[in-house]
This record gives sequence, C-alpha cells and structure tokens, in this order.
Amino acid sequence: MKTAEIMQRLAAKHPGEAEYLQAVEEVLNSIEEVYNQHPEFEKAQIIERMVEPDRIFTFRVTWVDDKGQVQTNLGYRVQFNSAIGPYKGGLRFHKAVTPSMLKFLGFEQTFKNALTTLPMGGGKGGSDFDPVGKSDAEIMRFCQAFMLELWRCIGPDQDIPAGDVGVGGREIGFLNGMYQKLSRQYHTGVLTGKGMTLGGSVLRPEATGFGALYFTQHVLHTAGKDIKGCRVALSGFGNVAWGAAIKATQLGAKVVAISGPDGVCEIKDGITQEMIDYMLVMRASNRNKVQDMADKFPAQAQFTAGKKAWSVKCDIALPCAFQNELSEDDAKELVKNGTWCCCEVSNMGCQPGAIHYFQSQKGFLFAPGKAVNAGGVATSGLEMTQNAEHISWDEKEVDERLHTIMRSIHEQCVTYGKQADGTIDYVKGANIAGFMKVATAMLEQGII
Ligand code: 2IT
Repeated sequence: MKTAEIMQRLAAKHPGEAEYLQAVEEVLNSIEEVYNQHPEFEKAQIIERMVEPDRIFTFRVTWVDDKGQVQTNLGYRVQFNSAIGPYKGGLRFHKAVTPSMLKFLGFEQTFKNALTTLPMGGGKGGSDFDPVGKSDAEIMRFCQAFMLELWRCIGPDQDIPAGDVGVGGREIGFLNGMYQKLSRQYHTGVLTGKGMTLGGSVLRPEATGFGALYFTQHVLHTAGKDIKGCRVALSGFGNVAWGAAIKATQLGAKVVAISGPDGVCEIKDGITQEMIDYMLVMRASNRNKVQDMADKFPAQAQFTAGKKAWSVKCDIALPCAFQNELSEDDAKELVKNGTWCCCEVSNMGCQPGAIHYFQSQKGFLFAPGKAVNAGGVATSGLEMTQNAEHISWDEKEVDERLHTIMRSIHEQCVTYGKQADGTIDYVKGANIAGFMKVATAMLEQGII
C-alpha cells in the first residue's frame, strides 16, 4: 500500500471532508511500513475496508424551542468498525458537526478502543444542534427528539453511545429516559456516562481527565521526569478539562491556564478546588464563556480575550477541547516559552504541523489523543461490564482498573513506537498497536 495513492483516491471520493482525510492520513503514515510487511493484509484489502465506515445513519431532528418556534437539526450515527466488538463511542452536540467530523472521530475511536484492551468497536454520532444559550427544557426536548430516531440504531450488544463535546450526564439522562420509553427495554447498558442513579459508573465523569494524567505520568517517568511542580496549561473548561485539572492538581502539578472560545484565564498560583468546582457550574450554564471564571475569582484568574491557553508559560500543554485547536504557530510559541511536553487529551487536538514541530524538537515529549484520552471510553467499557453483571464497583476498583488499562496502553505504545535511539514515538506506537489489533480481527472474520 502507498499512503499517497490511497489518500488521493479517498480525497476524490470524499471531497471536502478535511478532518476525516486528516485523521486517515495520520494513521496511514504511521502504519505503512508495518502494513507492507504483511502481504495477507493487502490480499484482504484491509486498508480499503478499514478507512470506510460500516454504515452511517443520517436523520432529521425537529423540536420546539422555548419561544414555541420549530427548530430543525441534523442527527447522525456513524458505525465505523465492529471487528472487535459492538460499536462504541460518544455523541457530539456542536454547531460545527458534519459527517466529516463524525467520520474522523469514529475512525479514531476504532483504534483508541482497540488500545483499551476491552472488546469494543468504533462509532460516533451527534448533531449540529448548538447547546450554547439553550435552557434545560430545550436541551431535554432536543435530546428526546434526537432519540426518536437514534433508538432504532443502537442497543447494548450493537451500538452503545456515550457523551462527547456538548453531551454530559444531563444529556445522557434525557437520552436514556427516551430510549427506555420507546423501546420498553429497561436494561441499563445502552448508553454510558449515565448518572449514578441510572446505572452509571463511579469515576466515569472524571475518567478521561484522570486517564490522561495517568498516561502523562507514564510518559514523564519513562523520560526520567516527574510531574510534581510542573506548570500545566489546559484548554477548555468542560468535562475533560475538569477531570484533568483535578488529577493534575492531586499529583502536585499547578494548573496555570484554562480557556474557552472567548479567551484564556491565566491562574498564576494554580487552580484551586473551589475553581475546579466552578468549572461544573460554568458547563451547566451553557454560556460557554471562560471569562466567567475570572469574574467569579478576580484575585486568582486573569482573563485575556481572544488568546489561547498556549500563550501562557507552562511545562506541559494539555489540549482538552476540540480538534485542531493547537496550530504549528501555537506549538512554536509553546516551545519558545519553555514547554517540553504536550499530551493531546482532545481528539486530534494538534494540527499536523504542530505535531511535526514538536517531534522535531530534541527531547520534546508528545503523545496523541487516541492513547492519552482512552481512559474515558475504557471506563465506559467498565460501566458496560457493571451493567451487564447488574453490579456496581466502588471507586477503588474502577480507579485500579483504569490505572491498569492506561499502563497497558502506554506499554503498547512503547512496544510499537520504540525508536533506534531509545526514544518513543507515541504517534507511531499508538497507531500501529491499534491497527494491528483491528486488522488481525478483520482477517480472522474473513471477507465480510
Ligand atoms: O472520544 C471519546 O472517546 C469519547 N467521547 C468517549 C466515548 C465513550 O463511549 O465513552
């Protein structure tokens, strides 16, 4: 296989699907060499089959806003790959959602889920519904209308959605209620990220951020460094940034920045527990403004409009918000300011130019989203296990399992990403490890 040829064909077939093509190209660049050592992959056309989703459902979602006006959005579920288990992946509600975005996320999810060690295939879904400025009642009505279509596509052994950007515990609760009403199935295992009263798992809300910090610790230890005392800049202030802020602080690091679409809050002395708790209030308000933190804590947080978290001096940069949120120019600014590590917590948070720049800097530590943020979906997998067994584990049990999984993901990256000079290429490691598992499963299932 030749990456350039495959990309040319895909770009012609899917014009304008920039994020999807970007995600595929990154994986193909990493695996080309390994792939070409396995003629059986080529014979079974593994790559040609793996880059296309199994199927995509597209549906209209119509609902009534608080003013009584009828609103129409588009809803999607991309069932990407089921070779190693039922489709699993989140739902994203964001005004910029397109099929391309959900295809990139579903493709990434397939490899990420393979890395978790759990039997989950890859999927993703969502809508171009914009939660910003919506009331609780509007969110509820939208979720109910969305589920009127989605429920026929999903099931506990078929496809298990969860949250993503714009979808948290509140939304999952509304979605779950409508699913049960429509299907008359009262099992708990069709959505993950549920609240504790609905069969959710302890630590699921924190899991993406916690897992990311456990992974970051492994990256640092392997390079002979310690997170204690490090300054950490986070982007976003949603669920993922919240979990990352808690764990980074617990591990002795200082979170010196959070950000939003409106700008950045610099927190010179490090984020406090009170401020971390306030992130939840900010998320629930649907205002989507990080300035609210500076307004609430004017002595600790300094807001600058229009700036990103990457303008703040830090040791470790953790993108926790959206794809392509860290550009090559941002990467240069970070390195100039002394940053020596970037672990992507958001999916595809760094633009290709940023990754290349980081990797060109001797000693710079970079790890990709599909390894760093896999603790979220892994804990969804643990939620599925608890639901299937009709039991619930305590925090210690879930945290230990999350630790074990993140350690295993790191080991897989080392196995497949170790370079001749002893350093680890985490991008290559994660992509090859995930690919090998999915490709092998596809081979074993025959041509289907
Ligand atoms: O990107 C992700 O891994 C998620 N949004 C979580 C997916 C899940 O099924 O928990």
